[in-house]
Amino acid sequence: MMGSKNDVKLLSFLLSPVGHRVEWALKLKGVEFEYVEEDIFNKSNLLLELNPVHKKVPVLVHHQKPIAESLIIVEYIDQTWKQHPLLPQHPYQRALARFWGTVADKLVKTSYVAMCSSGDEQEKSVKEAKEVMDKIEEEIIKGKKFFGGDNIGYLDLAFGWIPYWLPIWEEVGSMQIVDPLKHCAISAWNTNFLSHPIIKDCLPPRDKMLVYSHRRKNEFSSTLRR
Ligand SMILES: N[C@@H](CCC(=O)N[C@@H](CS)C(=O)NCC(=O)O)C(=O)O
Ligand SMILES: *[C@@H]1O[C@H](CO)[C@@H](O)[C@H](O)[C@H]1NC(C)=O
Repeated sequence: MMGSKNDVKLLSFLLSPVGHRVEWALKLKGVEFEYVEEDIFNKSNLLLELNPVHKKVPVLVHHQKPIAESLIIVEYIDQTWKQHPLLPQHPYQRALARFWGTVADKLVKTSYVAMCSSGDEQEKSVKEAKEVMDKIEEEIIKGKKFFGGDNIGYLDLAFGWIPYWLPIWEEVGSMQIVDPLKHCAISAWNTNFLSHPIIKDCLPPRDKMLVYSHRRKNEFSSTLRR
């Protein structure tokens, strides 16, 4: 047995919103793990070996076997450690949660592109992201404390970048995607999510996120100018 008692290792990046999905899941379950910080600008051979297809974090290694893609990892964690269930039990509810999980993954990309871009491209991404936010507000969070109901679940982790990362992206991109007046249920959930004891103790420092987001935006616009 190497590392922690459960032989669980997580390769991630401090500022990654999708990496945090996995960290939150492990912490909610109370699973001990070894955390390995990856330099995404100078990837380790270990990462390239463990995730040769995408070469991205997060990667979970359980008993020497790697798993990539944050939401797939969260699902694996949920099936491996039964305490604090994250996905619903009923097949239809599970399918719905997975469906909205794919929406969360698409929306995180659209919002990130909106921060990085400007002009027409930014306008298009902001519009697209807002429309999806309207659907989330109306269809899945209204009247609930968490996406999972009374307890934090899979979709709370999937959308977990909205309360903390998105406001920074909105600031750096000088744009607005969540409108507190229109997206009341999402805004209330933002507060519920960030007040949860496990979540609030597992967030990256805001100052580092600001610096990093500005850097990504600058790199993005210089790529476009080339
Ligand atoms: N869909 C993937 C996204 C993973 C991802 O984009 N990871 C970023 C960090 S936030 C990364 O490793 N970037 C390095 C790169 O793109 O080269 C997941 O949910 O795990
Ligand atoms: C990249 O990482 C390797 C080790 O994985 C290290 O030896 C090297 O100095 C790093 N390069 C930079 C530019 O940080």
